[in-house]
Amino acid sequence: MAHYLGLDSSTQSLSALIIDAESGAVVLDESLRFGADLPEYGAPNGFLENADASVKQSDPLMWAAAIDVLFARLRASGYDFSQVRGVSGAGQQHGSVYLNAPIESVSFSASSTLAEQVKPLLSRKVAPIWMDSSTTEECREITEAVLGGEAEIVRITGSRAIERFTGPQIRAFYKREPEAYAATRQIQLVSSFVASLLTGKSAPIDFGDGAGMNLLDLTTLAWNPKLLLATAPELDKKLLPAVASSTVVGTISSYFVEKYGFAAGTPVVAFTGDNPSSLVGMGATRPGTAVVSLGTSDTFFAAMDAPNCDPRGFGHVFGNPAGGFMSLICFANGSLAREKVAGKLGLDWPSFERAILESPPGNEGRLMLPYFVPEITPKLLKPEVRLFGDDAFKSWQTPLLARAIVEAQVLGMQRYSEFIGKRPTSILATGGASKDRGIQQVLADVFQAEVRTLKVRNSSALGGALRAANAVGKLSFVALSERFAAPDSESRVAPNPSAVPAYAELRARFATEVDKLAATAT
Ligand code: XUL
Repeated sequence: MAHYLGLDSSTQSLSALIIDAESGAVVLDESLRFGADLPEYGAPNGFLENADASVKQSDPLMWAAAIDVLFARLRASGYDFSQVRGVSGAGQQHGSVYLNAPIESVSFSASSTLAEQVKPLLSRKVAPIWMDSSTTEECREITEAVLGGEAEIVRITGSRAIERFTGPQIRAFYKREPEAYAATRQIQLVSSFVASLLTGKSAPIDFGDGAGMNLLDLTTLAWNPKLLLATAPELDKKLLPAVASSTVVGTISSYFVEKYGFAAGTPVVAFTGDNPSSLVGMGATRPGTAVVSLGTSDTFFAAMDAPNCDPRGFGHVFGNPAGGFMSLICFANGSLAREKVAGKLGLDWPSFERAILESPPGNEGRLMLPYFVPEITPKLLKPEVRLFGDDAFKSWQTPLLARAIVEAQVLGMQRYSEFIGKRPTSILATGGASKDRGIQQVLADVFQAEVRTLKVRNSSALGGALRAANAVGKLSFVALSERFAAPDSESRVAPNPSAVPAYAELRARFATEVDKLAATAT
């Protein structure tokens, strides 16, 4: 029996998933919700109240407290942590934790809590998280400070300077609280902070999550001196060198051995970002398989051999924990926009699905630009919905609008993921709307790729457990994917080749209209 533990410290919850790598069983899959289980931290949705809606911060002590609460719960339910052979995991990307001394300066005692003991180390009480959009000025400053500007930052880091990315967030901290910044000895990401707590020593940031900082050079896989300088003074001294995701960064600290019964010496593998971890948990670590996650916002991600950058500057390049790179493209108008259309038409989800399945691919040329909220890809600061077609369509009187929104979303995914270079032959759909057969068919037809769904619920925590099994147990990702990320056997949707001409036409029209809109709207 070889158990591996994967953790996922996400925006709203901490999850723990344990696998038995040999039998292929998920032994345990438990989550704790920060809002409901740790109400004393005042973060019902995982972040703290702030009068400025663009500021989104969390309390790092809440993340530490969550580890104690969840582990205590698992132990009380009878789980014997001494069976765990290796630990790894993930954190919400981009969020940062500021420490006035390395973690190893505390000798953690099992008679107190992690949160109490780590508290004196925080040089900043709060941690900015990925939902923060308050750093537009800092993005501009960083871009202006680098010779070659935006194109050069994209070339080096795989993304233009982005508000939620860690570099612009560090710069904002340095400008707003210079003394606290100067007192900071070490900056951690959420992922490396959790790994540091587990090992009781400073854990390095891995390439997967490090690429979401606007600081990592994708060619050398080291912090880029020009960007460090453009971001904040002395930043090079506050970051440990980044490491490969498969690095064993330490062993579980005596705190966890004494308190929860882990075996002394249990290896801890570098933690990574939740998206790179999901790539592993979904079994999509090799180019050719893309993951489409249909949530509040939709994301499209896929493995890449080379760090191909998006010339348009919307997509990102992160490290693939299995080696190589991955792309990630985020669309703000996901479920939110589908809900708006269903609501306007008075359709429940089964009728929404039927409306798509009963209408022809390409919608006979009808087209929607579906930006009900400001969009990330393409960048649109103001919402804008445009309809092109007959009068019934334009006056919101036909269920064909259900097909129109989904086709526009999928055409957007295809257009803005072209830079990845390899056309996906297979798409794994996940998230709330992924069971909709209509959406699955549009995905299959537009991409001319097979679409499948997986049984996996918690792909990021599962990715952590699989990475631990790979790095410690030397099991290959191929074998692990076969065991843990097998597609649901009934879920295969094949592309319809006769849809190709209709989509060739609609794709061209979408490109013309979306470019016109983007040119006027930003
Ligand atoms: C990715 C991003 C989010 C967070 C969510 O760039 O910002 O997906 O990782 O946890």
